[in-house]
Amino acid sequence: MLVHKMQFKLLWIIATLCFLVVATHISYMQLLIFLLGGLTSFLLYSLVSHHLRPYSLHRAMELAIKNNEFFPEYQPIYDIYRKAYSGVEVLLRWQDGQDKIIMPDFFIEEAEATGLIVPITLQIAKIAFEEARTILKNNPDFHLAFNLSALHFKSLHFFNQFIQLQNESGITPHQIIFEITERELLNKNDLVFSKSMQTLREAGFALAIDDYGTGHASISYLQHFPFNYLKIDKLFIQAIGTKAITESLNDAIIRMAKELKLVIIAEGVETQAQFDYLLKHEVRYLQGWYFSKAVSMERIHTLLEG
Ligand code: G
Ligand code: G
Ligand code: MN
Repeated sequence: MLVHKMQFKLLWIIATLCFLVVATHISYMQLLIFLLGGLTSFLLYSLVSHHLRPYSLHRAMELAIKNNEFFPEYQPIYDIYRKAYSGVEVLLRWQDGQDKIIMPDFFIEEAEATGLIVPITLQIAKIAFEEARTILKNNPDFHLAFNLSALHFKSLHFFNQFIQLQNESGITPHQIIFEITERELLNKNDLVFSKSMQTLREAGFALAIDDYGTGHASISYLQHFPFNYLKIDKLFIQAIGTKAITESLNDAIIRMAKELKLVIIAEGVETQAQFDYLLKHEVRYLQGWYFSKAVSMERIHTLLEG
């Protein structure tokens, strides 16, 4: 149907051009020059607009770093064994101007493409360490989870600076989980990743494979890297009770994770039915709007007290 439409359009354009040549007495050569001119302007415009757009977002993010506009929000994680919150995931937000808050979907890709995600992560980690210091001091088992990309592992200074900030805050490595998304599979053959991950584990940090099920990590991949946790993507959790094919995959993912001795965190838990299913399948850690969306540290304090 679409092809038919396009063919029709093309025919119509050719017919119009022929009519133009006949009606206005311009030569085919003049027409060709005219068309080439048009094409060149179009290409130039595309090129310039393509390069300008990311540049301005890039520049805006550089300014935002300078003005300390990035800040963390925290989404609690519930432990079904202890029947209490066991930690929070640190989620990046951008306060642009007075009260407009920009969500990471809008800028994370560009932040990763330009490398700015590294200083941004350090900025929000510093704030998170300050804000969570009391909770972490009073609850040695409480954790903070940070999202990392492959880029953080390639940066020369990231982990040094991160660990320095963490030491200054008196927070122990055992209270920190690094989440690495499955979609950004780290190269198994790249020794830098394997070694860094091993070093982090030896230092006491925990590692989670994030958004599990949206990428294509094989079992051998999961065995190769020293992950402690597997976070099942919300796509699967939200299929619970829907009879969709994705629903049945939950059983398989849970069984596989347990087989590999990975502790499971389910994300995107929204309903009682999902909660009941995960309880029945002994998925220990749950995260989602059923408990709370991402909120300020002040709200986390209230949640912990309540
Ligand atoms: O809450 P939510 O809209 O925050 O997050 C949207 C996406 O952005 C998710 O895929 C999440 O993993 C990612 N994200 C949130 N915070 C961070 C961060 O600090 N660093 C990185 N690399 N990704 C993040
Ligand atoms: O990719 P990552 O898992 O790091 O990001 C978490 C993302 O999931 C954030 O965008 C966050 O706002 C979103 N999120 C967290 N809990 C829920 C939930 O219960 N339902 C839905 N739809 N999204 C959620
Ligand atoms: Mn995450």
